[in-house]
Amino acid sequence: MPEPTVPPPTLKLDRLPPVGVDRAALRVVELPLRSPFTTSFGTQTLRRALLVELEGEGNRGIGECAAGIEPAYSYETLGTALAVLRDHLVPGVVGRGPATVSEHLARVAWVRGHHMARAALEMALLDLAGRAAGVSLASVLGAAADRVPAGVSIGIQASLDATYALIDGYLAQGYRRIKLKCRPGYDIELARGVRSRYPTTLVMLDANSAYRLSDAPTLQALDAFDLMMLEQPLAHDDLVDHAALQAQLRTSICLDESVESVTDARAAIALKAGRIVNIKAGRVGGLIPAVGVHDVCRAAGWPVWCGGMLETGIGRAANVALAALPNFTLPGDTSASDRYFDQDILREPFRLEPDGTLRVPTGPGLGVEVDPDRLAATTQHHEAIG
Ligand code: OSB
Ligand code: MG
Repeated sequence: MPEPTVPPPTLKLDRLPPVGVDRAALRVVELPLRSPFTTSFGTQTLRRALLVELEGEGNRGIGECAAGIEPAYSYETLGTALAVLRDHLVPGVVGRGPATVSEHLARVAWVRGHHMARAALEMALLDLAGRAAGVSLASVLGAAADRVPAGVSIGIQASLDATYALIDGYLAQGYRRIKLKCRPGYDIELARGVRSRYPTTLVMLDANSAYRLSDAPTLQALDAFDLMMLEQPLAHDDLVDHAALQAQLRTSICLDESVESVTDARAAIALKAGRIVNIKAGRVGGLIPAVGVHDVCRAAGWPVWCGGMLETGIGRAANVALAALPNFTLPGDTSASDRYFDQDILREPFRLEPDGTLRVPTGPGLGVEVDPDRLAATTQHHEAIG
């Protein structure tokens, strides 16, 4: 039997030169969301984001931490990430001499967990080194596309009519896929109503772990509605039950919270705990491990797509670069800036192109420029480190 062909790894870190980190700071910005975002675990009305700022050899790098305010989606919070970055991660790379991104990260590899904190530092290092070299993050990660198809994630609404009104608006703008947050009691009628009103739209549900395996009969009823997938129905740490559920469903399960590493992705594939992975760099500890998850899924024939954490334009730039990799074959939660905020913190917000895509930045590093006035106006906290 011929060996299955495994595509080559996509990452091209050797394009980045060694760079020293001379100074660092942590910043907290706060941007009101245009509308409240409700999931099975709560309602968010604003995006408070922790930013890591690095300076070295005349260049700057910036990274956004995915962590939220409360430990609901993940155990990490903005507060835990601030503490771990300030006390352990950032001091490991500042003033330690020129090093490649891999060498900088090796110096803090002893820190266990805290993936979102680590990923924020990694993003800032990749931005810094990319700017020093004049190469885009997308090219370093192994991007294969210059535009990525955009979907939109819609929170739980007070009524089906309110949901339809939002869907009508997003489809009119050109979004290519609709993701609806669901929870027990807000699921079957939602799927039935949306499917009958939008017979050909790509529609999926995201439960954020709100169900148990004993809910399988309810979830089987969703099979009638031709959903693209059902995201994270069961507990964040329960691949075994996801496998048991997938065996009883025609609808594909997509894992989000359950995949925190390449190891988790390999376990999910081995167990058949789903068929698709939502990749968020923050959740898996950075863009480099995210490419690793992409690569193992690609070898296994599992498509992936890029998730989101309501990021400002900074984190969005990294998401869009990642989403340009070849196995990101499904539209992601990579929506335009104006889906979240009246005003982003970039000079040029991310816009939805008429064909329902976002453009992948081509400039050095993240390829986006922060607007200094917006940064100052949204800053709640700023501290120098080291
Ligand atoms: O489960 O994908 C999720 C936002 C915050 C926390 C978890 C999730 C989400 C989203 C929003 O679905 C995706 C986006 O950034 O548009
Ligand atoms: Mg999700």
